[in-house]
Amino acid sequence: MLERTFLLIKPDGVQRGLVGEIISRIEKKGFKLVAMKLMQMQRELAEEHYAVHRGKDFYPELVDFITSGPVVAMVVEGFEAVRQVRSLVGATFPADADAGSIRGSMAAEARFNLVHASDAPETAIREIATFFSEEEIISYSRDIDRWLSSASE
Ligand code: FUP
Repeated sequence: MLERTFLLIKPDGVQRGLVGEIISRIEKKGFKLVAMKLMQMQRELAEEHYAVHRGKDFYPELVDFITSGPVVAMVVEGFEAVRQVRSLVGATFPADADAGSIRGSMAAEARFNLVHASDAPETAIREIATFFSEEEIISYSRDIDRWLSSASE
């Protein structure tokens, strides 16, 4: 199923110069970028984004970290994009992440695990709407998308 997911390169990814590498992995997999921006997250947005973790011991550090420097937010579209992008990203704790994944190959600590990716289609819809307006999301089609949609009919 063709769907959209939300992907955020955290401040450590930007600081370490890994924005290109991370986007490259998404593109190489065949996914389509339909929205992207470099931004500084304010506390209010960070608290909304991480609301499910409010009250947990790591929450204050999480909010401090995500607001500590610029992040790159994007919307990625493709076949089963939510599950597939999570798989490219790898498990939360880099030690558990597949060695070929973004976290497994480039991160060593949970707090500095480079990226956030939506964990379910409903989460993706909410997160995309939190970070992007409708006008910021660009619909365009590629030949490959037409082949994919005719193959899944
Ligand atoms: P994920 O969906 O893989 O990004 O992971 P979670 O939503 O469970 O956690 C959000 C972020 O909180 C993680 F990316 C890193 C941080 N975290 C910790 O620092 N310590 C923990 O024990 C769990 C999560």
